[in-house]
Amino acid sequence: MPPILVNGAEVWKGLLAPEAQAEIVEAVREVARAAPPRRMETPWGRPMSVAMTSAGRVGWVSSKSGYAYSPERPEGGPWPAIPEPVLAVWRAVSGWPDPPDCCLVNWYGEGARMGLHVDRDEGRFDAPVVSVSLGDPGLFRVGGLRRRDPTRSIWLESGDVARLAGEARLARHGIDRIRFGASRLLAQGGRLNLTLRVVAAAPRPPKP
Ligand code: MD3
Ligand code: FE
Repeated sequence: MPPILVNGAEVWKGLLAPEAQAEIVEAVREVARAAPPRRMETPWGRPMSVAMTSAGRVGWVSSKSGYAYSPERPEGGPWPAIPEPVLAVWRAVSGWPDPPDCCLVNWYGEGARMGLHVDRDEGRFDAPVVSVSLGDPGLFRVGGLRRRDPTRSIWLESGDVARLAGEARLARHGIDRIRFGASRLLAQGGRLNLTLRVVAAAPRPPKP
């Protein structure tokens, strides 16, 4: 089936069968055991409503000092590896030759949301971002490159996979709300979203 286009974002509805969804949830539970999701603090000092963790070479972290990709977890030590069934989704839809550097894991509980933003901490924007939705539906909103560009919305449901490439890679987007309790996929309820990202290697420190 061809993807649906939402302001340039490609969405494959129901790409993942229930068995594939369950396999990924099981793998993400192991990631969460090794690196528990936390509600991080924004640079403005407020806790985010979404709980986050990462897998991969680097993880995304937020604190009073800003946003960054870091090879170290805030509590110390490396991030767990990106699970194989998640890498399989990347290979199936990304069209990119290299594996992703980060799998950001977002967990939305009741009332959690994510305001409109642009993902620009990766340091390179030629590679696509691939997103996997699991559990409760979330109302995804995508705008354009400018603040005044019109937005379009689509419900992302369990098993949907999205790819943000080309112009859409730098589009404003967010999650307005979730339908908490609509899915029984996750034991704890809520919505899981995985985003697979290619992140620029840290610049080498200059020679003294
Ligand atoms: C469009 N996550 O983690 S996934 C995020 O459902 C994020 O949790 C949302 O936005 C979520 O940053 C949306 C879809 C997505 C991810 C990355 C994008 C859309 C994007 C990057 C550029 C443009
Ligand atoms: Fe984003």
